[in-house]
Amino acid sequence: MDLVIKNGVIITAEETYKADIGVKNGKIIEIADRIEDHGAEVVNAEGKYVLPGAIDAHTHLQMPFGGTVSADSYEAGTRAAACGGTTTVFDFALQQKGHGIIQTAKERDKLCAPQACVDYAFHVVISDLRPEILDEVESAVDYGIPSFKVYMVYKKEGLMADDGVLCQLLQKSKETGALISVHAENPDLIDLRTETYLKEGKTSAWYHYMSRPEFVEAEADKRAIHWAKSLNTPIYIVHLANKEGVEEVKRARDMGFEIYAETCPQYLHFTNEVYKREDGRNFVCSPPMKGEESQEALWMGIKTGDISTIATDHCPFQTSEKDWGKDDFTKIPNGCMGIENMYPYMLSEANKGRISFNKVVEVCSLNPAKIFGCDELKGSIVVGKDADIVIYDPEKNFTISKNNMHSDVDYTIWEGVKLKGYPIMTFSRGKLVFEDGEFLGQPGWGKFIKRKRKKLL
Ligand code: DUC
Ligand code: ZN
Ligand code: ZN
Repeated sequence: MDLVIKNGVIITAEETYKADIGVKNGKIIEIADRIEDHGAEVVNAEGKYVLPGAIDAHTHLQMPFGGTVSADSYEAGTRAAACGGTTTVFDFALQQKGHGIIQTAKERDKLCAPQACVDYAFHVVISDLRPEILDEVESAVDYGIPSFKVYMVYKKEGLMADDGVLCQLLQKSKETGALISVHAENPDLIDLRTETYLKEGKTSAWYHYMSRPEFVEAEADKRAIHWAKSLNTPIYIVHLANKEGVEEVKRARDMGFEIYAETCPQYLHFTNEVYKREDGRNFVCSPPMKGEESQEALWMGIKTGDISTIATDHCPFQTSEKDWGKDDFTKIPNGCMGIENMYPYMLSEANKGRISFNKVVEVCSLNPAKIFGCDELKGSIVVGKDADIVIYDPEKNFTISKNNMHSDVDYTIWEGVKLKGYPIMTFSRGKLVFEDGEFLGQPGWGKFIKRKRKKLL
């Protein structure tokens, strides 16, 4: 035995109970009422909760976007993840024109592998679908990459997949066991509304929201779900942020379709009111934060199980880059931060009584592991799985500030948000990578996780 975590309250998606945990060679090898340490390192977790590390299934690290590159490198992003109790990160690898799927993942891996402080995987964004790419989906699944994303937006940027592309990929996913994710918003409406506001001289961050309000997102959610239902294939909607979309997901799931929805902490905490603030441009991301009714629907969707996962869409830009859009919202690079805040924020909401701790573990760890095919290793505290473990102090109060975050970004949208309870230790495969506010890990420690999806519904 290398490590024994004693006297803590273990919380998984299904259970809450007191037990000791024994770890050897990075794996959980024993869970029992009492484990003798026999000289192993001992962590006394009396009065603390012991949770599986979170999985952030949606990040954009050092991604070329919006005329620059997102501000957190793989090192900074995964360091911040570790300090927020996230032990696995799924990053998006953008296919360049003419490139293959596995080639795309391997190129990103060259950048990521020497920097990663926690384990990681890639979803490949398909932006150039050709017959060879469709044929390559099966090999990519065999290679351990069974998840792909398409953008239903970003037409002018050359990233958009039209309905034909989406449907071909959905059909292929059915044959291969892959899962297709979609960023769902209506591009034509966004372009039209944006042009109109600019002509009228309406250029503040508020008009970022107004150019893509609730109904613009809802239409694309409904269209994506319509195709998935019609072809009888699974689909995963990333960063769902509007009420009508939640309702459509629920309808489809109630009919027995394998439809998954993800939402993000920023949509659960902030509303579109942030775009009226002086620093409103810092909150500009797509889809934008919505009104209160949508926020309530998202919380309800989590409670009912219609929203399956929480992830961050972590894609931060520095203040100076956000400032490009001071006088024109279309020049603001889209994206917000959250990689270090997801688990602490959700756990704090549980600690304040909004949802159960088990539910937080389900949506932040177990469900992403199952849906994206790494639940043999991740997502719970069970003998045989990786010792990705967070020790959480429910009594520790924490106020989020740029100064106590660990990323490379020079501000945080979460500044001043007060949390009840906070992670005090994070273990990645048994290695202590975070303790009491300090990062203790090392770049290059994180491993690429090969995945295999199973049909769940
Ligand atoms: N939306 C963002 O806000 N940033 C990155 C990509 C995206 O779709
Ligand atoms: Zn997106
Ligand atoms: Zn994203």
